[in-house]
Amino acid sequence: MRATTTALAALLASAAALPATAQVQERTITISNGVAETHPVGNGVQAMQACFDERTGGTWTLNAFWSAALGNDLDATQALRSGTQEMVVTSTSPLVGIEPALGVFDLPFLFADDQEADAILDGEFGAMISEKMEAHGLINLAYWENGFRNLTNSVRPVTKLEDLEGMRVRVMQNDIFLDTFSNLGTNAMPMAFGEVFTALETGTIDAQENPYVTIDTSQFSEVQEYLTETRHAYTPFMVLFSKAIFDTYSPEEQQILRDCAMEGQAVQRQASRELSQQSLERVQEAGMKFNQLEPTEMERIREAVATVYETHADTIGRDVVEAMQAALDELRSG
Ligand code: TF8
Repeated sequence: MRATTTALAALLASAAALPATAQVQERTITISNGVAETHPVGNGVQAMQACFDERTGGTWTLNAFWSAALGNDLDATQALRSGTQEMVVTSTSPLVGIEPALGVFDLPFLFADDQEADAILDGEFGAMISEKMEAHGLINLAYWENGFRNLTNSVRPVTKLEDLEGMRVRVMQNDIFLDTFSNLGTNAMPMAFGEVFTALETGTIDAQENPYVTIDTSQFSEVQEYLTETRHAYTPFMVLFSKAIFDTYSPEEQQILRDCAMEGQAVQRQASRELSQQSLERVQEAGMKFNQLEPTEMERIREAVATVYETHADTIGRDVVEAMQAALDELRSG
């Protein structure tokens, strides 16, 4: 009896000292993203690698690809579904064709601030959306931050709603964004992110909208003159893993993936929030002219896009829109 206990203790001790056991194998995990490595997603990926190092005794390697080198958000996500790529950090917006409920995050002026976004995404509502992804062959390990989106253009400073008239604005491949920007009087053109810089440079489009960190790290200041703070949408990132591959991992390995994506989340969100202000300063140093809108103009913009909620409720799912609104009401009353 005693001998058995000792043998067991020895076995457990050696298992703890050597993380690469039968439960944790050596792994190379491909992860792709559409932005540059200098974007806060880079900080998140580094943090995730550090977590893997610690938890697997250095036997897991993240093989990261940047600037859409493995295709845009949607292509990479399809590669996950077919089991040919492990991971992607993607915006939810181009994935509404896969899961229409994701459209709820595209509704204009949904979240008021970072705290609301975090509470909804990391709470019950976010978990409900993550669950829906599994039917599509995708495991959402965590929500990271893309951020509040702002408008850049090369035509004129935008100080009132009318300034947007006829502007050719690139939007994500997403009908809610398309309608939002059509309602604002612009000529909205859906396009994958990887094509935006060139389209701005050649003048195929006049404008685009993204968070400050993306405007900065994608060098849009070289091809855009005006920047207007609109904060018209907060579109999250999902850290997706191929379900086909996930299912071949041991329970221990699956837990490492989930835990490390969450460790990455803390670092990524913090970097995003710290760099946001720096990015705004940097693009102004690079020559962009920045302005904020008068509250009355902001109100006119909000009113112009308000109908989008009703127009898209059936496509998103009324239950989903209502669940979001209930969760927000609860947050705001507490
Ligand atoms: C967009 C998105 C993108 C991100 C990036 C490719 O405008 O905000 O910047 O999804 O990861 O398409």
